[in-house]
Amino acid sequence: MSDKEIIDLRSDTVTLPTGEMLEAIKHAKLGDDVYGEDATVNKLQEMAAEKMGKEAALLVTSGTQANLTSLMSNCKRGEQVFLEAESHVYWYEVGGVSAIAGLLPWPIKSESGAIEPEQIEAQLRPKGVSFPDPTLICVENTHNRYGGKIISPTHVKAVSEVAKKYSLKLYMDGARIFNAAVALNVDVKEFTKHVDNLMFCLSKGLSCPVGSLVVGDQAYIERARKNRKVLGGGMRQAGIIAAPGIIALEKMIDRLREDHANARLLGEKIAKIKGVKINLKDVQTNMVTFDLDPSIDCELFLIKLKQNGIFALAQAKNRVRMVTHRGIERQDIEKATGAIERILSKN
Ligand code: TLP
Repeated sequence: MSDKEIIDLRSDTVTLPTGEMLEAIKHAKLGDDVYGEDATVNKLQEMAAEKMGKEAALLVTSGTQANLTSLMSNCKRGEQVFLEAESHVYWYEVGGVSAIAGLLPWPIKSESGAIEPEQIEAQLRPKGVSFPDPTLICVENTHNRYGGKIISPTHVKAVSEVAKKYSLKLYMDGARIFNAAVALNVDVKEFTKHVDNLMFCLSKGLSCPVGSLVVGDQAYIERARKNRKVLGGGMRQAGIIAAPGIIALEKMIDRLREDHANARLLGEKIAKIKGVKINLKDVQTNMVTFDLDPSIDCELFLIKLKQNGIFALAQAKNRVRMVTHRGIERQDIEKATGAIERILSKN
């Protein structure tokens, strides 16, 4: 099967750079970024800070490095961090929060990916010699394991009020925050104005090959720069990464609407297939997750899908995740749902 025939719905991380991005890489003005001398990196960082309504930004290699750098820059070792129990930091980042940042993650289970402010208040303990100091609350937006769910600006604001009340900082893993903003048709600052700092990814729906940005106030970004260095993330002519990032911020954000429309179409078509359970209310951005009937072997289902040229991921024992992105068109959705229907009808 040729690459062209494969419909890869595993993640929006599989997107390849556009021709314009590759051209921009070729012509990027470069310098040594560890000395702060890469003009292209500096430009991207200024643009990112401006877009997010914060003072400064820092280009890092990946979303995972962005989260780890951010945790280290917000907290001191031994402190306590509140996060949602299925958050990416807690679930998928190899325990870096404790293994490297030296923090005590305090996971809180939620109904929809959004921890309720009262839940945090209920978990806060009085200051005491036996307790670590709580420092930080993390929110994830959109929430990966909750199928790309949006944590609304109103909710983020409510969490920020608890954070302020108890002198905690609020951080957002905004890997896909532009998906949330585009889906609600609001400026991304509607989310970011409530958090102290955040990260977002270039290498997901925005189609860049590499890179994420850590964003916050000046002093915070200076700490983040040192923490990035200690993690081995001090890059040199990183303008080759920043150049496509500039195009992403200028041209790729509104395009996410297409991915959302395709995800909706995918969800609606899947909802009509026997053997599948899906809640269409949960399809809010570019992810579609659905549960297979317990009689269906999920692993085998994914293998059969793959034989039909459709790649998807298992997110839990019987839960499948599909993500739309640049390169996935309406006809791919038709093909994918056709294959799902054929496979399940033979089950
Ligand atoms: N998520 C990946 C996988 O790790 C699951 C994906 O395909 O969705 N925060 C969030 C909310 C993420 O979804 C991801 C990536 C990251 C951080 C980490 O980004 P990378 O993969 O660049 O380290």
